[in-house]
Amino acid sequence: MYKLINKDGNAKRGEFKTVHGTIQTPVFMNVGTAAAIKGAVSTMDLHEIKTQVELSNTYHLHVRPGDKVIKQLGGLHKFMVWDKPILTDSGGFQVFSLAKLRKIKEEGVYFNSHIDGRKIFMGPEESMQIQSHLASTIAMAFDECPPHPATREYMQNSVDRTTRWLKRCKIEMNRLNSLDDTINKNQMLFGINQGGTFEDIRIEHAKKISDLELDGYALGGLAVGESHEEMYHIIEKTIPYLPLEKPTYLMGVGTPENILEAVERGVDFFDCVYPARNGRHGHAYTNKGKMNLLNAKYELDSGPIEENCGCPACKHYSRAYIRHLLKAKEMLGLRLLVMHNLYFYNTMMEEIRDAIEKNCYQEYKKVKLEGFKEYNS
Ligand code: PRF
Ligand code: ZN
Repeated sequence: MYKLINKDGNAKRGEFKTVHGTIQTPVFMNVGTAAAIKGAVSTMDLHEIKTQVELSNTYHLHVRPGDKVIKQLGGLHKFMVWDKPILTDSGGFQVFSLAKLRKIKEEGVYFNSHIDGRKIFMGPEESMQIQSHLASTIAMAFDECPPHPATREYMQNSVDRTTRWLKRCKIEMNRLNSLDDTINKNQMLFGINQGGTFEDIRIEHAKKISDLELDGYALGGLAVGESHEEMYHIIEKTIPYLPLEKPTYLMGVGTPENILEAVERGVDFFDCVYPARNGRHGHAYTNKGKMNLLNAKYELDSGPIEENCGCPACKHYSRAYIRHLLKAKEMLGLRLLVMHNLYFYNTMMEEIRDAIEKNCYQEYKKVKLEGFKEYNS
């Protein structure tokens, strides 16, 4: 159940109650695609870096180790030792971005596994069954994320099919939640809005899916190659047609700047691989912008990545030491950077929530963006 605590302009400060605890929004979900945060970050570490929600992928876990294996082991929470909320993406997006030789049909998608080339079929029912076996807190509907650019005709056909798939997802989820041996009988379902950069298709679709009374609504098919301005425009035009009393989720976004802009337009949930991926490449996010720890100027720098940062890396270690670890290809260097970056994102979300509550979001955003310019320009 979502409770709107405050609205500052269109920015929403909410609380989302789940069987695995309450999520304070806006929130950044920390990505652990194959039930692990990349960069050797454990679920024990997640508690230390203020993670509220972990995100895993239906497709990856279905291929390896197999959702039935995870079900036999008591579900994903027990498997990865994480008792807070987990959101699972439906597999739709991953099938489209990873799998080879896929064929989209009305019943679902036929494709070859990116691990061993094995033939797999996934449709709305299969995706819901896998997510039910995983027993995540929130399941995502099975959708098609159309490529950018796409023709208007392709987009309309794709969105219409995604709507039909969504209805099938809802029926299947209700059925699964009523079975005796289902681990999480309260599993929630989020619908996904599509339509690319076609404003009218987006709005029409948003209206249709709003009628289905789902637990939350995502904006999919963004950050797939369109400009930031186009993305902000679509968010701004679409969100007013989604229910205010439900959470909204912008899938796969994004940079700190993208998040600040999207929160202003009413987004509650985010997820992105950037903090972990950039950490693995030696980049650290700070309030002064992004820094590259491999840079020679940090060789003798005995200060932390960021002054006053409470993360495990900054509490104990210097820029010089972390730089050395990266240079020496020691795994600890990547691990510390990924933890710092996730802590940076999670802390920014905390500040965002605080600013919305105090009705000073505009001012907060302006100061934050100004700060990023020091290193980024
Ligand atoms: N659909 C799903 N997952 C996603 C996306 C989508 O469109 C995106 C698009 N940025 C990221 N992850 N199911
Ligand atoms: Zn830090």
